[in-house]
Amino acid sequence: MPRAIITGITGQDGSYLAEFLLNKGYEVIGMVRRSSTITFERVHHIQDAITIVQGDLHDQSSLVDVIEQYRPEEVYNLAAQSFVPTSWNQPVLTGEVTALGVTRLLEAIRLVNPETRFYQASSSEMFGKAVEVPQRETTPFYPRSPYGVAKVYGHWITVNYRESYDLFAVSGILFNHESPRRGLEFVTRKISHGVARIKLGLVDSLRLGNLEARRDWGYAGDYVEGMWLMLQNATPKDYVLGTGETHSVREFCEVAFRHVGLDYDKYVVQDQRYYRPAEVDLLVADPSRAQTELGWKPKVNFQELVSLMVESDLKLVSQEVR
Ligand code: NAP
Ligand code: G4F
Repeated sequence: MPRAIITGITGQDGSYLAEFLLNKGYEVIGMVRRSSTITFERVHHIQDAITIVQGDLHDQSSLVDVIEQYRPEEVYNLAAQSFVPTSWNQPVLTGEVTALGVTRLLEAIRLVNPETRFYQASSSEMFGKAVEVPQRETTPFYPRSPYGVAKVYGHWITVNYRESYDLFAVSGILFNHESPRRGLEFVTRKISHGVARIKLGLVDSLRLGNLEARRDWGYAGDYVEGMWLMLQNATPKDYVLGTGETHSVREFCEVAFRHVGLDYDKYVVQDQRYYRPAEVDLLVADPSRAQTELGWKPKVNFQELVSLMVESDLKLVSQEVR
């Protein structure tokens, strides 16, 4: 039975990846940081099938211990301070976790077992003020937030450890992927949850920032398969994963409100508080390398994604008010 460690297992992607690997017959070890409250909501349903171990990307020795104790074949580094606006308020913490945390984990692997295959969760935020459209593996980076800058560091240190120490270390440059398990502060979930609350009569408006920003939005469940495929490759190589389609935040609102028979224009209020000091205006992937070489293709399209998120939040919010 192959063994995998997932950092960030309590996050959106960690939970889908854990399910995916369990279905493939893996033993799954989830690394979690200590907190005063339990944050296992997203993995509650599989908690008996996985092993939870404590570790923190701030703490080198905890990472060495985890790798030493479990000696996994594969490590998926999904842990990060992943919310872009927070990275302006907490730039140093973001750098410590999202950038240097990657080096700490790579060091643990290099020192304990360099045969371990390593996946780094890189991001389309690295393209930032994009210098070409669509963005592919060779597109130069131009990050626009401390988060984007930290991810560029994480990306290059992964490439560097591959080239310096011959590690099987790869970076997946993933475009935005969403689901009913997305954190409530990210725009898609904020919209689907807001639509549900408006439809059920709990509130009468939804306050958002820039409606013109465009993203390449896919379904998180599809993307974790791509992570796994990258670690099964014959040679270590980085890949872009995305749908190849781009939509604005405004379009997301239109489709989400229309799904429940409402006109978004009557409810969405633009609020300066949600604008960013520097915006990423347009992201759209060219996922052709992943399609050709890994056989990876997203299955859920934009309309289906919006519908499944709104339906899920309608159910959730109705249960909460009952
Ligand atoms: P998420 O829901 O925010 O999950 C982040 C995870 O990191 C959580 O499990 C969190 O634990 C953990 N974490 C944070 N700080 C930590 C630390 N110091 N030590 C150990 N664990 C820590 O993020 P996601 O959407 O699943 O994304 C997964 C990864 O992919 C992230 O690296 C993100 O930056 C990257 N990414 C995401 C997307 C996307 O569209 N979702 C696109 C490209 C790249 P707690 O539960 O304790 O907070
Ligand atoms: O949903 P978002 O916060 O995601 P963002 O910034 O694109 O980052 C996400 O995707 C990245 C991949 O490209 C990941 F690496 C990262 O970890 C994270 O998962 O914002 C999307 C867009 C932005 O342009 C933002 O300005 O939506 C715009 N937006 C408009 N109103 C809003 C809001 N974003 C948020 N969070 N809240 C708003 O009210």
